[in-house]
Amino acid sequence: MITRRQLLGYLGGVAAMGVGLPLLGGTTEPGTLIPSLLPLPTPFRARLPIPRTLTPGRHPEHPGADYYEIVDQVVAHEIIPGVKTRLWAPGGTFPGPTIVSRSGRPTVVRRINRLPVPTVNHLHGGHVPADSDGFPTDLVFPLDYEPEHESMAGMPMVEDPSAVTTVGHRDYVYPMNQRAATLWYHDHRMGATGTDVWNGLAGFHLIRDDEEQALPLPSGDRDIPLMVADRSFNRDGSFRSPDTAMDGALGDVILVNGAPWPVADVHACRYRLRLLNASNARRYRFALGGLPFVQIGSDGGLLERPLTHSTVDVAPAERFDVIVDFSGHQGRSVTLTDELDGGPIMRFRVGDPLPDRTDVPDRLSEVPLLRREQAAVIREFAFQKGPRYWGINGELFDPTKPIATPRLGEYEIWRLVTDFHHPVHLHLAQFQVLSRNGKGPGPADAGWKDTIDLRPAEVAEIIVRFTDYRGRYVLHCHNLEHEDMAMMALVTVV
Ligand SMILES: [Cu+2]
Repeated sequence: MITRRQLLGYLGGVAAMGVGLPLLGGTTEPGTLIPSLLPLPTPFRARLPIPRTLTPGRHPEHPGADYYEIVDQVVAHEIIPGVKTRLWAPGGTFPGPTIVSRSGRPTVVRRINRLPVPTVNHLHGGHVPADSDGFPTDLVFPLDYEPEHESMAGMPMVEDPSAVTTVGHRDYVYPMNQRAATLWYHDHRMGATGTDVWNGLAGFHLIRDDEEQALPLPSGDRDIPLMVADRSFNRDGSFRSPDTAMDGALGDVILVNGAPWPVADVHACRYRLRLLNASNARRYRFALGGLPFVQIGSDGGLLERPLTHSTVDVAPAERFDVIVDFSGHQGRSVTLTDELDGGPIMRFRVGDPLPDRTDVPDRLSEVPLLRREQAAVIREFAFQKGPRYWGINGELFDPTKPIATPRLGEYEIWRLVTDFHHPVHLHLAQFQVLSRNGKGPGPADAGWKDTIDLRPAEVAEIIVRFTDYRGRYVLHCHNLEHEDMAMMALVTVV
């Protein structure tokens, strides 16, 4: 079997393949299962970890900003009882520590690389200048990097004269001129994002603002971020490599905040759960034992009005902010399950009620509906498989050749055509879904989105407007194996 690294090597860079590739048919799985080689742990034994929230500091180079330092490092952690897993851990944990920013107040994150490989950090959902977006070739090399040990995966195979690399660390500067939302950070290294994220380079970055804080929503320890990610393990506890699953790596152990099928003790009252699918390729259809999910937010923050779902489909990189009411369930266990796989995700043990002053107002925020007539440009992007790669409009990722050059401030409609499950993610701008297969948006499409869950042989239209920052960004599939096998394109905002 050819691995992604070999493939990128064979291609030796960028090959323009012909457009008009045939559609794949009949595939319903978003990837290939990589089975673990050790006995799987018993579900609901591990406690749900909550990633620690960092306290901001100050830095003289960045006056007025909240400043953070995160050291990306190798640690060994017991995820499966009895064995240790080597992680590439931001700040020493997986998930990495949570950053909480205030809307309107700049945040600077210094990422210090003490890993054996280069890194690139992307703030997913961030509205940030191009030089802090984590462009896939803007590598941060470790101080003692020896490229001969990692030549295929570590170095970009394509010459990119515009890449801005650093050694040791990089300061990512985020203006935070955006509304409250559940963002996350993760690695974005060209050709190796799947491996880097699978090994641990991911964490939450939340933004809060006055509008959201004025709402009577559950907060404090009743506002729980849940990073759901599947992984597979070798006999010695190390992660199996996702590298060989060219259509997407599926693990057989579901981690929530880094723990396998954990359990959380909750009170019999309302909670806010920030659901993030940080899996490389797996899609989930979350269900909660018959309890409804009251969705209050999407990728880009609050919805205008809450939406009630019995299940929610969450593709890689999507976020769903939901309110769950455990009142009336004291003394019971409520299990979060995946209806697509039929397996559990985690369990909530419901304890005593608390006096609950929270509420979910009928009106949460204002989300102005973008209209088709506002768009000046229509573009079409076909996400399709080639013989040995994944491409967009028949092209492999070329960091020097833009697939689109949208003008700052103009509305555009993008038609996204697919052959397979492709969670399509756009950097810089949040968009709205206009249609799917000629009909209206789907139940998971409400609000501002930065990732859309496209199903096989689907055509979706999104409307988007790039504002504030010119420069190099990317459009790509967030199935990380597809992304690494070149299903990504340069979008240069002009
Ligand atoms: Cu894809």
